Amino acid sequence: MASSLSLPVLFLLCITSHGFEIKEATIDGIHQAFKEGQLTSRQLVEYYLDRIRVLNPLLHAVIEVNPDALEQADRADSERRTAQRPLGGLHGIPILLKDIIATKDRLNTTAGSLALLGSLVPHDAGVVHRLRQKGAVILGKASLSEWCNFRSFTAPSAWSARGGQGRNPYVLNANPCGSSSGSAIAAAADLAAVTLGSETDGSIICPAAKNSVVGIKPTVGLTSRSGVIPISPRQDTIGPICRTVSDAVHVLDAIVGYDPRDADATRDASRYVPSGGYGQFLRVGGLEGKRLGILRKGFFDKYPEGSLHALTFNQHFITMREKGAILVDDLEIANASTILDYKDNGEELILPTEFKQSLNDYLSELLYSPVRSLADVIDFNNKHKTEERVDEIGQPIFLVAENTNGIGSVEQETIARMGELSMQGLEKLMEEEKLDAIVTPGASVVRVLAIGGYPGISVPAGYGGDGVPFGICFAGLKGSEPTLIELAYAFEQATNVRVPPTFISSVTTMADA
Ligand SMILES: *[C@@H]1O[C@H](CO)[C@@H](O)[C@H](O)[C@H]1NC(C)=O
Ligand SMILES: CC(=O)N[C@H]1CO[C@H](CO)[C@@H](O)[C@@H]1O
Repeated sequence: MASSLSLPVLFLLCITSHGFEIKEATIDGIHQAFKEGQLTSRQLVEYYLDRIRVLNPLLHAVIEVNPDALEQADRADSERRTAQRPLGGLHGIPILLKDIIATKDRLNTTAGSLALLGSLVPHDAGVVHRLRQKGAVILGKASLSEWCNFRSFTAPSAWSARGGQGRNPYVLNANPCGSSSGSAIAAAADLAAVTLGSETDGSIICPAAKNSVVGIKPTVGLTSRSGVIPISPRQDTIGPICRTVSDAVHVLDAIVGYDPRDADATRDASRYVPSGGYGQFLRVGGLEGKRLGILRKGFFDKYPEGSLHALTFNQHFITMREKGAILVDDLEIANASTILDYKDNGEELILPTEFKQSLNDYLSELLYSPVRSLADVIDFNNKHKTEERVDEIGQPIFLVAENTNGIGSVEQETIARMGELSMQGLEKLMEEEKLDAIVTPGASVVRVLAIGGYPGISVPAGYGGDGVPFGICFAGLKGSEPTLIELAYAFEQATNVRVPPTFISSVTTMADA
């Protein structure tokens, strides 16, 4: 594959003069290197900017880099030299944000669409406010499936008018999955220390699995959605996508909590935030004594017996047992076929209604914007048919959404039924079987989590015969992040599945030469 590419030959600094290897550095490793004077935040930012320059023309994981990132790094470096007090948990750590997460700086926030280019946001998103408080360096905006894949179901995954076609760094012509594609690709290809994505229905779990990285989809409301281009306030959640469970947990710790601009949801969920934070649950013995529900029908049984996927998952079940977990096998969620169907579960009816309302709210709060409503966005696309590929993929979901008239009695009944499906489904199963979590392959469980507002963590599980990564997902009831983190971390430490994309390392080795 490499021979068909013409990449700029460029020296990539991988090791600082003090001997710290920046490549694939973890937050803990970076903090240690900062402390020992082996690394500066500037060196880190320069390393990622270099990698983005070399690899992004191929991977299309990043839409914009922050023109102020180096200055922020310098400020972090000088604060560290003179600090009298402990610094924030992400101090000097470069983070890439999905392009729906607003930053009030020189970066644009556009959901990958040309329609929002040049719009001015009134505030940093709630999660960005927290990231800055914790000292993070905002490295830039990650690409995504445009409008979080909510414009047309035939739109190519990981494509946006602004970002181009995102690519899977393991197998370039394989689907990287979306909609937080750029965040997952960037984490996988070491284009940033850590990243943030978002999920309405699968958008963290799926790309994390396909790019062999860790994705945490938090309980809805655990992280603020203020200043984030929305689909559904009932389902949207912001979470980390990183190379390790530990990094993802450090980022989660930085972004959770109450936000007056997303008051109801974040107040309600803030009771789930454990005192002392989530880091305490990074326990190697985290599988010990846990009851795990294995969903077979419609989940693991999709992989034929003897297939590489099936063999790999079975090996993982053996490992989980060896590490002390109790596997309750062959479980089913009641009404699973209804819950897993976008139409039958009610999402097809509700999401367009919620999207129109919440997008119009978002657009109306912008200080300046070329578009002020969903209707304006539809017009914009019709006027920019070529760049927005309108003849090819259309904008049918936008058109359906524009025709909705708010939450009426039918919508209320549908939302109530989603609640019943969740109560009779995951809630009942967890209670009856006294489970700590359920375990599912890839992104197969995301609709269960979507309509219930439940959390899940995807951890790398293996690589198919074609080299495309796959993941395993630990999921549970609202607020169960502490348990899910224990499971995910113990599983990751026991299996150590993730390897960096080899193709990328060959490209950068070429570049090193
Ligand atoms: C934001 O978009 C404007 C075009 O409206 C562009 O000039 C500017 O460079 C973009 N910002 C960044 C940081 O790329
Ligand atoms: C909410 C819902 O549709 N629940 C159904 C789940 O399945 C049982 C048994 O098939 C039905 O009785 C419920 O109505």
